Amino acid sequence: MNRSLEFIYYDSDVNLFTLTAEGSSLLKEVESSKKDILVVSIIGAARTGKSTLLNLLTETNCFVTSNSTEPCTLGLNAVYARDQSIIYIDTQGLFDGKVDDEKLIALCALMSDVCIYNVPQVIDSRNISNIANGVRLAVSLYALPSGTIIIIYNFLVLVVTIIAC
Ligand SMILES: Nc1nc2c(ncn2[C@@H]2O[C@H](COP(=O)(O)OP(=O)(O)O)[C@@H](O)[C@H]2O)c(=O)[nH]1
Ligand SMILES: [Mg+2]
Repeated sequence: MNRSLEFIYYDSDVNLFTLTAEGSSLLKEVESSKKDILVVSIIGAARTGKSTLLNLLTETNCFVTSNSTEPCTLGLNAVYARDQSIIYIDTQGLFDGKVDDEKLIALCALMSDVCIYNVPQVIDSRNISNIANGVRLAVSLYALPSGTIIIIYNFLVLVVTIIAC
């Protein structure tokens, strides 16, 4: 295992997160293995050591680290540590206007068993309010009935509920 896989791609032109073919293969593998797995994601501003921390947790160098202001993670990248039965998810940096923070936080909150909010120093009230909108979006989506399709497009959240006949 040399590199994390591109799990969910973020297209900033249309503000859409899309599951990649690699991501889909990983989900199929997990589903067919019928193993209980844990999903651990990490969010936070760029250059706060998110990828470095995940490399430590996975004991690999799969997540690319960089001090550059150009993001090296676009969207969400993943590593499936089969020996630990954990999928680790690295994410694009928040709070620099290059990604829709609210949707990224909501995505991580919904798909993770554990979501690490990485801050360079001590967490403060500004950090909490930064993530509050994303968490609120996640909660509103989570409360939806099953059979509901959620389409997040630009700033609109379109909810379609399929009524079983
Ligand atoms: N001094 C110091 N540098 C760190 C630490 N963690 C990461 N770095 C460095 O900070 C830069 C950004 O780290 P990276 O993991 O790519 O941050 P990310 O953008 O949040 O994923 C890299 O050059 C890392 O080597 C840390 O705990 N202390
Ligand atoms: Mg990174």
